Amino acid sequence: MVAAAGSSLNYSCANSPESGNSRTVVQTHPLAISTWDFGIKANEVAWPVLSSGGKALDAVEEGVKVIEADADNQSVGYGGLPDRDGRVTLDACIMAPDGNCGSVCALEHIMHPISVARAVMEKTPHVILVGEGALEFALSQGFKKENLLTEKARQAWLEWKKESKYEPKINVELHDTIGMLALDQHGELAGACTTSGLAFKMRGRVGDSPIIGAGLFVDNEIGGAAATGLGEAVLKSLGSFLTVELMRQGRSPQEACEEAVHRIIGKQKNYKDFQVGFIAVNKAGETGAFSIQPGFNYSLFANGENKVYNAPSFIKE
Ligand code: SD4
Repeated sequence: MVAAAGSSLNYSCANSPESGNSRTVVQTHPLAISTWDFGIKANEVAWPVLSSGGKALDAVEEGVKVIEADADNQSVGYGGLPDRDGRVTLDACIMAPDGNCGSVCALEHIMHPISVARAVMEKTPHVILVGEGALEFALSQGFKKENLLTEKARQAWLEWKKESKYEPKINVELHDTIGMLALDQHGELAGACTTSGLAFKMRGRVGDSPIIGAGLFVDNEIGGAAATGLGEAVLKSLGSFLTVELMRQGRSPQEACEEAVHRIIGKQKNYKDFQVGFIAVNKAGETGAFSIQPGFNYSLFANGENKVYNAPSFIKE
């Protein structure tokens, strides 16, 4: 059942972002939920679109674009940390309420890969374009070629090159993708996910973020989910698709996120060495989030309030 706009439902839930063991689970629309605390900026931009009756698809695209253009964010878009050859290569995907989707992988020189992903969805018969082909397509659509490697990111790369040690760390700038889900006033769901991927990755490496079902999945009848963290771990479980399927089977978004994390833990013995977090929303506007390690947070704009919450985690502080 879809709750009326602006309504909320109080009940107990084991994983409280706010207050120990009881939590107010917002059941409302419109809403926007994004990974990490910097998602608050994306939500802020998405909210006027949503509250004025705009589309979830426009809201998520506009929202994540702010993060893509933020030079200070070293894990998404412009200013993102490069691969080990010093190239900034971007991954992004977007999914619409009608089930259509688009994606770009290892795209260079374009400030807004999410908009290129949307163009792939809307203007080609395909779902994914990669590398040179994605760049050629972007240029043909009027996107501008730009240098995305900031001096700060270049210095970080030069520093890394001294040892060239590939060592993903937990919850630091090596793992911060923006995944965003929105439920609009019409009750329609859409999602977007965009990242520069793992810092100093091998050239050609693609993570979970642009892969439909891994970094992002939306089924407008059920709900949506997005992932952040070590892409390889998410890819092995197709985590966002799994989360949505669990909601289809009756799990709440919170339960679904927890079970998706448990699936990774059960299958991947080295889970203590990496982070994965999921966010999810269902068609009724209930939300959930869960991660392996403590330290994952998310931003939720609902009922006119834009707030950051700490996600509960499998491993406690
Ligand atoms: C990837 N999932 O490319 C992305 C990285 C990330 O927070 O930062 N996630 O593996």
